[in-house]
Formats: sequence, structure tokens, C-alpha cells
Amino acid sequence: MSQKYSLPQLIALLVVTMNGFANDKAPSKPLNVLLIVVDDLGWSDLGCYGADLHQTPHIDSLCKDSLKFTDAYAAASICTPTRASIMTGIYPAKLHMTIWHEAAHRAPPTNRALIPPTVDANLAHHHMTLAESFQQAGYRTAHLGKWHLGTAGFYPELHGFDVNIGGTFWGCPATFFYPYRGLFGSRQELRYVPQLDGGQPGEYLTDRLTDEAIQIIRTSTDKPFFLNMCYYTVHTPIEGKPELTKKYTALLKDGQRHSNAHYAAMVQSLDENVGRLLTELKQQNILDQTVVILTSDNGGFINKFRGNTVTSNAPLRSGKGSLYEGGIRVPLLIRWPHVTTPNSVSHEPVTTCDFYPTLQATLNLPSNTEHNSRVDGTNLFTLLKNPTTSLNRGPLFWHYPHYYQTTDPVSSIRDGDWKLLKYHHSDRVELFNLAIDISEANNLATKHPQTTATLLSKLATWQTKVNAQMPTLNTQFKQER
Ligand SMILES: [Ca+2]
Repeated sequence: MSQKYSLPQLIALLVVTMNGFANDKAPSKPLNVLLIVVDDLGWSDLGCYGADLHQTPHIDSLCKDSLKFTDAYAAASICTPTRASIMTGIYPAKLHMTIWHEAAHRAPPTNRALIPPTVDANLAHHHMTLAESFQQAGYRTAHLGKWHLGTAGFYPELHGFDVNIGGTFWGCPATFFYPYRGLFGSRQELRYVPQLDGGQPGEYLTDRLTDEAIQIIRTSTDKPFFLNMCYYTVHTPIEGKPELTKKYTALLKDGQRHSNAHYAAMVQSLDENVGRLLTELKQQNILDQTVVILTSDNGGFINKFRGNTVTSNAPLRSGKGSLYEGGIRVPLLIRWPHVTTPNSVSHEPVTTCDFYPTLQATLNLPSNTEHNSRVDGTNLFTLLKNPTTSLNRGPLFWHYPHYYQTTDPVSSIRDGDWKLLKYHHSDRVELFNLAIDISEANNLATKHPQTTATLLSKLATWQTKVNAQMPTLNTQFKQER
């Protein structure tokens, strides 16, 4: 029996047939994902981002093989909130997770002009985490290193990870040397890093976490893997290997941007271990089946540790804690096989919130409609394909209603080249044009009142929309004065 088709039916038939041909090819194996989140790595701490003391040949080589972002941002200027943004794709202000875990457990300070809000210390279970998305897609999901997103009931194993090596509620180890335990901080709290027994004296935490990661890569032959490689380095305690510290001590010169040999040693150990991971992927013949992302959870720590300034984010202003660029702008390299172009650069502003929708959509992972309605990140796929593409995403926002060595409570917006900071006490407002003033040295708020008013309005609208928690006036503090 002959059959007649209308034109639309013919087109539909052709499409189905072509898809059928495509499906006849061997099914492509799902890509592995290696997400390397370095702790407190500053924007200019790597050779490929302008470091002048630190030697990072392996990461520089990855950079040559990747898409490098010049304007990538952590969603927050400190650890826990940014890590929460990676796991959920949601702004820390909306999550009500705006300070690091340990501080969220303590009563806010009462000796300052403002009393910061009480915020969540644990990542709630109603979120569909990035790890759960991978897990439901049949991936082997492994978290290594720093977690910092909650107490035992909120550990990686309860947020979608099959494996957790070393992740706890603490933001840093007592020491980077085996057995990775000891008394830490002014409270002399005993800290430890679990799942890392059987080591030898002198063993170094950054090396050991890589050993563990390599074992996971080697044994993940039946499933693709999602490796959440959260190195504890280069956070305090600033402890490099003695031989590397000696090497950098000899390389110190006047006028260098970076001047801490212990820190430089930590950066080199990080670099060596990123090199080891990449070598392993090559040896397993899966480098081109693995998405590699390397970034940091906030800007470099510019305060002192054991008497020495830790790092500098120059030419960016300030560092960890602050909403100036030095506190939030971070290195970001993405090597996505057959998608990114080697040695390419993007100047588009992106944030750690973007990893969630990008990975979920591009790798076709299971998703949750309700969760995704709350996601603030943008799918970067078109940008990964063509780094000169504009995302047309609108402004990025930050909200830090707390104190730190580098800042008072503050919120911020970046809209195109304009960046505005609004301090919560005294209504101090600063406006910068990042295109001509990357160091945020010239406050243009008075010179450009209209832009200032527009950005203030956008910031206020966003704060309302995400129900951002605000600090309150400390009347007791006023009385004392
Ligand atoms: Ca950090």
C-alpha cells in the first residue's frame, strides 16, 4: 500500500531517520568530570595569571590547553558560601549561607557597629546538589578534601557523594603533615582529617589527597566519575614542604608581588599534584573523556600568618573577605574536550554558580525543576564553544553582611564594566569602572550619580528578591561610644 506524506510529515520522518543514523553509532561514553577547587588561591597566584615568585608549570600547561577566564568570580569572598554555590548553583545570599561554617555556629560579635545576621551553617537537604545530579546519572561521585558545608548530618555522603575522603565541617586542617591532626587556633581545638590513615611521617596532605584521587580514577572503570577535588591548600596553616620553602627563600627579591616562601612552596605542591592528576588521566587514556575545571573558592588571603603576609592579589585590591576584586575574582580554567579551544581566553564575567547549570545541562544530568527554578547560575556552554560570546546575563551580585579583617558588612554588584560596593554601616557607596580601573582605586560614585543610583536600585531589588539577610544596628555599641 502506497502512503502519502505531507511536507511537515516528511521533514519529521527525515529528522527521525537522521537521529536513527546518529544513534547507530557507538554510544559516546559520558564524560568524567574533575572539578579542582583550590582553597584561597588568589587571582594572581599562578604563573598563567601573573605570579612572579610562584612556579606553576603544570597548571600553566593546563591553561595553554584550556579556556582561561580573566573575569571569573567566586560567589563569595570566603569559603563555605562559595562551596555551597558550587553544589547548588544558587547565590549564597539566597541560601542564607553567607559566612564560613564555624563562624555561623558562633554568636555574632557584639563589639561592632552592626550585628551580623544569624545564618545557616549547614547545607540543607532539600537542595538537589550537583553530586546528586551526577549520582542519579550513574556516575561514581567522590569528594576529596575540604567540605565545610555542615556537621556530620550534612557530610558529602549525605549530599550525593559515594565516597568522602577528608571532608568535615572544618575549614582547614591543624597541619598539612601526617597524621594531619593537632590542636588548632586560639580555642586549641583538636582537629583531624579522616580517611587518611596508614601514612608515613613527613607525608604531605596535598600529595596524599592526590594519591587517593588517583586510586579513585584507576578503579572507576565501570562508571564515569565526578571527582570533587577540594584541596585544603593553599589555606592556612601556611606550611610548605621544607625543601620547597628553602628553594623559594633563595628566590626572594625586593619588589616582587609575592614574598612568602612557605606559601610559594604550597603553591608549587598544588601545581605538582594537578600535574599528577593530568598525567594519570593521560596514562589512562581518558584525558579527552574528562572535563577538567580548576578554580578557587575566594581571593587570596592577604593578612599575616606566623608574622608573614600570606599573598597579594595585585593588581587587584584587597583579598579574602573583601568584596573588592581581590576578595572575589579567582582563576578559572576549563578544559572541555571537543568544546573549548586550547589557549583561548574569555573576558566574560562568570561565577561559581554557573558550574551547576553548565554541567547539568551539557552532560544531560537528571535535574529537579523546583530546584532549577531557584538556580542563579547561567549555562556557560555557548561561551565554552565561543569565548567571545556575550552571555547577556545581567549583573552579578555579592552579599557579605559580616566582618572580616579586610571588610565591614558590604554588598556589591557588577554590571558590565561597572562595579558598585555598598557598605551597610554609614551607607558608604563606591563605584568603579573595571575596564579602566581593575585596582578599584578611583571611586566614581560622585562623578556618575546616575549610574550609582541605577546600580544601587538594582542591588536593592536583588536583595529583596533573594531575601538577603541584613545586619542590624548595634545600639549597645552606640551607647558605649
Ligand atoms: Ca577559602
